[in-house]
Amino acid sequence: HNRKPFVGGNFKMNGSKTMLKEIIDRLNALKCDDHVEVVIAPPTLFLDLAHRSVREGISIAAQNAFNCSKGAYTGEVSPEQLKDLGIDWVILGHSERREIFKESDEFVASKVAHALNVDMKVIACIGEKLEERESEKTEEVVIRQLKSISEKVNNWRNVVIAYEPVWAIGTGKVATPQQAQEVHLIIRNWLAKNVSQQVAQDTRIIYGGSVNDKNSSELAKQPDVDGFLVGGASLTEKFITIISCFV
Ligand code: G2H
Repeated sequence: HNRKPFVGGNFKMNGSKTMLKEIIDRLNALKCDDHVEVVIAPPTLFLDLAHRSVREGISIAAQNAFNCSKGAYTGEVSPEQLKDLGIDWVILGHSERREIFKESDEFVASKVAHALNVDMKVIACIGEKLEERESEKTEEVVIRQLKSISEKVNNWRNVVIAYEPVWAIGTGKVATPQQAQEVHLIIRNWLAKNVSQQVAQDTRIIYGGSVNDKNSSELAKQPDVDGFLVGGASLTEKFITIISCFV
């Protein structure tokens, strides 16, 4: 396969202008573009500053976007507005959006549809909760979320799938490389069977959930782990070590 590794930094609701500058200075100094695609997702209010501060080769993602272009939706931001700012990517369906903000599979899918329709690229997140894993529903849940998203995808080149087991997010409890590989393969096989062999081979499936500088290199060695969506560690210099797994 010729999937280019992909590492995303999801800052969540963290950081300040000063912190953003420190993170971007480190990334701007890193030579990695031939080996890995790097995308950072700062909070909405820093998107423009981030976009203007990164060197060519590093992209910016929003952490969320709404499912229509404009209107009376207080507090929301549209994919069209992000595009207007020059933002290329958006994270959709993150488990924190699904859980805290009660985003359903259908709502996530409608946001994926809208973002792709205006030519944004999407990091689509899926993943099971602890009780779902413990009751052996991992595959069922992950495939349900994937299917709902995939029905809206017109161009798979613009999609990266992030597998983020909810029990591993921000908990310090990382999935073992084997656990990650197992689910990534399930996802890829589903794509092969239900979309196409080509899409299965070309689509990046990245892992997220307590990735750090200690566990990243073993995870990166798994054949179906094409990169990471990094939360907490993306705010620190550890992010550089994680990216360097692919360099
Ligand atoms: C999972 C991940 C980034 P963290 O949400 O999306 O966060 O690495 O802090 O677990």
